[in-house]
Amino acid sequence: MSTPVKKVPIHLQSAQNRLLIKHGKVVNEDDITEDDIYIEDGVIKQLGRNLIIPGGTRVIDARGKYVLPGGIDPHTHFEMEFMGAKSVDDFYQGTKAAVAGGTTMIIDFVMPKKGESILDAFYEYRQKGDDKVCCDYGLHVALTHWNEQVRREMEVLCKEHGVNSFKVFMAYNFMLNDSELYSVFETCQKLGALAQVHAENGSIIAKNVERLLAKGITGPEGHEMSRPEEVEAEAVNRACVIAKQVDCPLYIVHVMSKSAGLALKQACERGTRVYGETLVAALASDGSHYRHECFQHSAGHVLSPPLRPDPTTPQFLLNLLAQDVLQVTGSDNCTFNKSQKEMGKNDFSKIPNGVNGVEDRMSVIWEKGVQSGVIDPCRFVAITSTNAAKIFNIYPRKGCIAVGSDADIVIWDPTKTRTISASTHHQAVDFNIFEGMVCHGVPEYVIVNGRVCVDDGQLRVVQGHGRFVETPVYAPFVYDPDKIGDLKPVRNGTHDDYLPEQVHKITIEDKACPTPTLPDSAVSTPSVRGPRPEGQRNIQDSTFSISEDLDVDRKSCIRVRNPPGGKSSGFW
Ligand code: URQ
Ligand code: ZN
Ligand code: ZN
Repeated sequence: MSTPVKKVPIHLQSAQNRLLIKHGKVVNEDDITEDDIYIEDGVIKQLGRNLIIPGGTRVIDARGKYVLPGGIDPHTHFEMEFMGAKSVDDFYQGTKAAVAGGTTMIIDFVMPKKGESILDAFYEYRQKGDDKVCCDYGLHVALTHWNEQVRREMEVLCKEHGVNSFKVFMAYNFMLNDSELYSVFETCQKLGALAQVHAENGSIIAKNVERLLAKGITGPEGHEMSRPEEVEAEAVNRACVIAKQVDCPLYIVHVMSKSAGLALKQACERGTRVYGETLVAALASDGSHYRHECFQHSAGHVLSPPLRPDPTTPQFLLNLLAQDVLQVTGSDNCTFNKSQKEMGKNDFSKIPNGVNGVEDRMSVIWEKGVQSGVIDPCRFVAITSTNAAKIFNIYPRKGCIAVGSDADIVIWDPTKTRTISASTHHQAVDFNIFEGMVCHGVPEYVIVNGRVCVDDGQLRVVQGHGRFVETPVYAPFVYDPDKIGDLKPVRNGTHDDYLPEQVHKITIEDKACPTPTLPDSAVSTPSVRGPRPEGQRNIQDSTFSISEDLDVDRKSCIRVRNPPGGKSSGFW
């Protein structure tokens, strides 16, 4: 079977091919500037002031708003068959919801059945995704078994199909053993791919499940009891030890507990090349929900690893994100309706695992992170977009606002609020774990490949508008940080100044190990990945004021407040 070829109908591209965004505060991971952005044919062509643009161009006034790179959600499971059910958000509904929330690219997981050809499974996912997606998408491939054929097909996927990351499981009935993990990591290293790990000790969980059910603990509270956080931390540590033997860079998906975060931090200190993702669910919810009397509510929160009973976990994980121990936030959107969750009514181990998040990730993280003063808008951009683009090697095509980058842009109003509810969300699922949460930060305009898909708050997606985005192997951020130097994407000028080869040359921070202190206060602790290149702002040096930032008069610099430990220079 050959790879499906994506055709983008001309009429979908021609209608709104010229756009000027004026007067906004353009936020990249390292800077906030007051530039206008000219977009043509889906690409950012000019960035700066007093741009000369063709007549007839549509102008969007972003005065008083932030202009952000579109969110990249690197962890979704749309229409996935899992635990005897199929997740209800498909590639249409899921990407539509993503766009509604300010996410302009998702990376989903091909989930082959145990024993199935991973190449065939990849083709099936391309077929499911290509005609439905409302925004761009990429694919990781999960390895649910291990043999020579899998090894050969991994190579084909990397060389011919734009896949650069493979997920392995240390839990579930398709978990791999240590020797198999070793072989997978070795293969990834040889191919220049990234190994992703679901870190939980599946053998311990199986025994705990048996013991709890025998004791009559059958409700959703048993889910967390069977998978306590040390069981997650042990697996994080083991995965890091194995990856280090073969010098394979590792990405731990869904870090859900303090212990797991610390295990990752310690592995990094020992010299393991490891990156960490946490979930919006972990930042805004906790394990107390498993004891809720309503089954739909408690089962609706079941995912693995589970939410933690320790109520300080969300703040701790947020601090790890602020300190760069963790780099990425995903949703792990994997939604099942009430009737599907009821498959585990009398046995928590049969509740299909997964929660929502693809639509609300950006707003919830803004509320918990930026609105609460723990991170600034630059770090918000890093953890919701840029770092994922770098790790999965699509930067600076994605993950930044620069000349030559795809026009995936969100105009974000931090003064507006919205209340999250299953009754108003755009997802197919009938439950929302963030129900009732009021979030500052509303995407007023969402531009996907140059097309305005949220227009003054109105959602106008087009099914099939998104494209499959290849993720090339040997991501410099992961594989070659030392040789990358200090080249930056083009942040100013016109498309004529733009050198295509610069797309592949990126700024890399020194990946030194974290400091050994525990993260109590993110804002007062310096970046754990070592010094920033000269001229780049350290976001932990100061807190900031949204109201001051959003002064409608254009300023050449942005005022910051004093940091917790003393006075800052005031401007940068
Ligand atoms: O483990 C995952 O990422 C998927 C397959 C299920 N969702 C979840 O419970 N995290
Ligand atoms: Zn997982
Ligand atoms: Zn997942």
